[in-house]
Amino acid sequence: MKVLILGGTTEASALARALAEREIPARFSYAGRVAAPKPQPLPTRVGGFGGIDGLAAFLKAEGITHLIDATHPFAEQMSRHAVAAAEQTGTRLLALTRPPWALQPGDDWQRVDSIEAAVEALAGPPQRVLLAIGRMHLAAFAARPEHHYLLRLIDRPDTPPPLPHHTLTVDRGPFTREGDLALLREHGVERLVCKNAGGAGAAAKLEAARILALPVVMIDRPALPPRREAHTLDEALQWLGH
Ligand code: 3Y8
Ligand code: NAP
Repeated sequence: MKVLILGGTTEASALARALAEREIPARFSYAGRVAAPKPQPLPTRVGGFGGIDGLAAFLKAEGITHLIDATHPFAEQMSRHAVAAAEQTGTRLLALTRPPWALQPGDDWQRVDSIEAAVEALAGPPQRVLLAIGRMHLAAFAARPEHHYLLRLIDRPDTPPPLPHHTLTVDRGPFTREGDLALLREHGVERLVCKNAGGAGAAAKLEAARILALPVVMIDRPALPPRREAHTLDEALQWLGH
């Protein structure tokens, strides 16, 4: 058995620890999105594979028998490539993912189905908005320059985002309720925009928004092709026969 974990989430890191402890032969893979990704207890590769064929070639060359897609629910292209490459090479595939967040009493969500729809949802008088969606999709919000955006990024960007009124906070999760409450209060945030990532690592801002009774524009996750899914580490270990 030789496992490849497509990582980048809290669950992927927990799985990597579990495989390393059990001395199951495994490799870990990052896309290379951030300057210094968290070190993993497994041999780690960083960077794209070069599309479906690149991933298929990697699976064959490395003799991978089990592919676990533990990427983020919004990493749609990687997940589609994993399904296609596993099919092409006859590699067993499991997606280790987390259920979407569900509305709780006291939540004030406006659900949208895309980043563009989230931009549309911000129509109206200027507000102070926390954009907790990372770096890759910030440019879309230049269509609504009237708001003051609080941006939470992992790395300080080389060039400032194309948003005339913004404050940058550089921080990497997992986040805490106290930390996010303080952040929202300190910056007088009136509204949040976030992705329905699920999991615990990014949920703190929702708890803080609930306490402060702030509205949230919640971006639903993209549809993914059918594949075998697990929501817990134990399910993944059972699937591996451990
Ligand atoms: C490079 C690798 C671990 C994994 C930790 C999780 C939790 C903290 C919360 C907010 C939301 C956001 C963002 C976020 C969280 C965890 C998890 C998660 C959201 C790292 C990491 C990599 C990335 C990539 C990065 C994206 C960005 C998204 C920031 C490591 C820290 C907003 C997603 O600057 C960039 O280019 C950032 C790009 C993709 C989304 C975007 O569009 O900008 N994640 N995040 C992975 C790679 O190279 O393969 O260093 O740990 C991982 C984590 N980020 O092991 O503990 O499990 O989700 N990541 C979102 O949820 O909306 C922050 O600010 O409240
Ligand atoms: P994406 O749009 O689905 O993937 C784009 C391309 O990036 C893929 O086709 C692949 O390139 C490469 N890639 C993505 N994940 C990879 C991985 N783990 N290992 C090797 N190559 C990878 O992906 P994304 O949304 O940019 O996410 C990139 C990474 O950040 C993933 O590890 C994901 O788990 C993590 N992350 C993403 C989000 C988010 O909001 N999207 C949030 C938290 C963490 P090739 O086609 O060249 O193989």
